[in-house]
Amino acid sequence: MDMTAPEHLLRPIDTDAQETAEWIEALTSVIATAGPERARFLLSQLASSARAAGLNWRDARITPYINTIRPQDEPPYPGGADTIAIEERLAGILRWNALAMVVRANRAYGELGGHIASYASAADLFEVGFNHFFRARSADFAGDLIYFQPHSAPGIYARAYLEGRLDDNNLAHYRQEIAAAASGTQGLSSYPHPWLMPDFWQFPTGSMGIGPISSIYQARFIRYLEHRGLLATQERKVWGVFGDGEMDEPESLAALSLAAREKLDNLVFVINCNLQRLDGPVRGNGHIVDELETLFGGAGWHVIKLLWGSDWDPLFARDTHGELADALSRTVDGQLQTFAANDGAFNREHFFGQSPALKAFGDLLTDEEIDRLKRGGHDLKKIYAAYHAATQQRGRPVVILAQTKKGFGMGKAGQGRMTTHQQKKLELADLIEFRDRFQLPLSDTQVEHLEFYRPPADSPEMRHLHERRAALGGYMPQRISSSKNLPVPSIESYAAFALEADGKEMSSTMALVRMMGGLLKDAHLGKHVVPIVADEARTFGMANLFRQVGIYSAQGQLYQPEDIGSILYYREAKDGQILEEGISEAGAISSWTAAATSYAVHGLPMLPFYIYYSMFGFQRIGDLIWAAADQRARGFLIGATSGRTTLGGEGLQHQDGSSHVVAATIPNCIAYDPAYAYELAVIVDDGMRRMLTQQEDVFYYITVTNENEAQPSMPPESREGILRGLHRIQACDTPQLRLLGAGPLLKETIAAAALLQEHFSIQAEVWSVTSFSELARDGIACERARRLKQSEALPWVTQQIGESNAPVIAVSDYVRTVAESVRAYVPAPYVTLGTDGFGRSDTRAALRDFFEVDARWICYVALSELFAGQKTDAEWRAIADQLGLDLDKAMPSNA
Ligand SMILES: Cc1ncc(C[n+]2csc(CCOP(=O)(O)OP(=O)(O)O)c2C)c(N)n1
Repeated sequence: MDMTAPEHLLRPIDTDAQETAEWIEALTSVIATAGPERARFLLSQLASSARAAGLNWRDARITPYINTIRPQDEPPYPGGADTIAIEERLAGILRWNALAMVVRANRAYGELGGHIASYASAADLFEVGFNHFFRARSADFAGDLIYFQPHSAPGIYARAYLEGRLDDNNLAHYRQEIAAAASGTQGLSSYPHPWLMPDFWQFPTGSMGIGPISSIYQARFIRYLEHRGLLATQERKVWGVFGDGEMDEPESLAALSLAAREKLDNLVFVINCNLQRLDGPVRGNGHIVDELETLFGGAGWHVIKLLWGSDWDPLFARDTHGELADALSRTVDGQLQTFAANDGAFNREHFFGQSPALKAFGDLLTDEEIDRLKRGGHDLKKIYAAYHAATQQRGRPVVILAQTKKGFGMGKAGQGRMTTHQQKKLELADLIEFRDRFQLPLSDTQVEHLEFYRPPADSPEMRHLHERRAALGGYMPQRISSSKNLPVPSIESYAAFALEADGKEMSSTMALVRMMGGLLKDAHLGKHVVPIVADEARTFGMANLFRQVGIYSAQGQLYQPEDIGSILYYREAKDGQILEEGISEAGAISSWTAAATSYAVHGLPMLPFYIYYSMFGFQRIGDLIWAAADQRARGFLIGATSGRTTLGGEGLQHQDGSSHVVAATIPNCIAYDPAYAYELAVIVDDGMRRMLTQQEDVFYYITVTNENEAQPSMPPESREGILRGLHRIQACDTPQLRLLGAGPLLKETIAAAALLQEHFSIQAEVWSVTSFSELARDGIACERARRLKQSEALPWVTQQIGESNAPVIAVSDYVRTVAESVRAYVPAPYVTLGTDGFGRSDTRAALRDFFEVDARWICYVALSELFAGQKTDAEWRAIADQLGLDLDKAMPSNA
């Protein structure tokens, strides 16, 4: 085996060892006599002298591959060695139950999947947290918040089992939620899903990267609530336990600088550096720990490397020439993994055998002792020291880079193996080896049957487990959904202008912002409203809110804004209400989720409105919205500058024709595409009532546009139709056609009806579709209920337009799929028009012609449906000419 280190890992050559020693001696003596503060000062001075001399020197940002905390700085372990022994036994039992859960499920149904190796490596990191640091929500403390690494879920269930919160039956239904429900018990979801286990999990983390970014914005949101005087912080911590592979996700790293900039010392990341991800090593040819140290340190986090266990301490103590530390620094991750997968004899030969100096270290240990040399993340004392230091840190977030072995204790079957991530079946011999490794009191038969093990209630382990959780406020994780109601103001108090618009011109965005301004002023609800933007407030006409409620900034405003003289000046304030997230949709949605779940996470309902370019919502950060839905978020997502032909000029990457397709796929997302300000008002009113009063776990997606238009007043009796998705706005005596227009294209259908009447003497009704997705959901539900003989109710759309057989033409500013979704429930010939294809930069009129959705095209399509087969080609061409349409143009979706 070639153990030669890559060139870049080698230290620069020391050309004058004596001079080096003198400098180091001088520094050591300063530390000893004048203290660390003085030593730091001198180092800073040296660095600036080096800069002044043009040395171009900077700190390498990578410290040696050893623990950050020196043994002499470690605090004593609470309860000492006896407690450590108990907790190690507990960790062994938890590992077993977690393993048994996965293997049992897969013995029964090979397709169920699950993970053993991740929790096996993370168990000790979790246990020190559970036994000493993670504080639950209690009567007088709001609780720490823990973001759990998703594929360690079996271990968290295993703990809840020992705590008596889950029973054998629950564990036997790991990944079998449907079967469990059928047999009257609660199944265990694959990963943390509050939707599926609403009393247990708080945060969905199953999609890599969501946990890290969400936890950062959660820590920030806690500060926001505190600075606005809504919630006392109580030194609460947000802990995130994540995998080193997960750090590859852009979202994992996206908000590191925000965390440091905002001095989030309420945030601790524990990164389980088992050096492996799914397929293989994270950085086989390098060090993921070093890479993360550079990234986090560079962003301003305090980095704690927790690499080696206590049994390495005597070796490092003898390492006066740094040979051991050097060798470890040179050993790349792929090689460290190979060492993890092999026994003491192998490690003696291939690691300690590299040089006579290293061999001398190896000679101090037996093969068995080498085999058992721990990595830092498996040593409770070292973990405790790191967590303790993390909780003491002030002014900066902390990351603990904990080195572990993937599949720790899985022996030849899994520890450090390339394939260990996927391992979910183990042979009996491997199971017995596992039992022996963790000294579990299980017979061979119990092992063979994969029996779950819970020690007797009066055993030291169980007593300790319960005592520690009692001392820390109770069991975790636990989700408590507060049913605190927020009073919803009357619609007239903030939206009278929309209900009685009387032809006044405004865009729906302007209307929304005006309603928000009104809600913000409400004496009771106002302070719970959280306006969120990602650097687009001015685009949406929200600049007046800068002055009205201020922009949140933890530091207040340390400068005099350039526009201080204007009424709407850019006002930042410590108690500012607007979250202005800069150009980060991922950040803004994470803030939105924190606010939208505050009712459960903090017992404090908030009402967030996140307003953004609709194209940069579901398409850009759809997975974060999906996670918010899982988390039972309640709030408003406002897709502004929406509509593929309504956002003129911006072109292909900005013009949204699809967000309503995706919104419709999220079960608890209620999506609307309103045309009028009064429709918007009714939707916002109903949304607030459902979310804040009736405590429904739904959230709203509403598209608004920047097209000014005359706003009619609200017709009587239209509320139900607006909310159910369809209401008639122009009736006629004997309609020959029904035109359905959605959102910004409603005006085109009204104009089309006028054209039909004026030029072709055809009477057409016009309907406003506020939500195709709500109509479709209703249709699906009614159809199913009818088939299953549960109800005879007709879908709303059928009831409303089912009176005649006159053709129905539906138009939306989204792809046809949106209007197509209700076809099955329209009991008449049905034609859909939409904006399939890539957007273009041009005027609204040109775009609507291009996508064939303007009044003339609607008119032409309506006529062709009405008179199908009754006119010659020449007659159709004449009609097209009359309307000014080009029948030979290319299909927009191919153009
Ligand atoms: C967005 C996303 N992509 C891929 C996956 C599939 N996946 C689950 S775990 C995993 C590897 C995780 O490695 P790491 O974070 O190092 O955790 P470990 O199991 O090694 O502790 C992958 C790729 C996922 N869950 N989410």
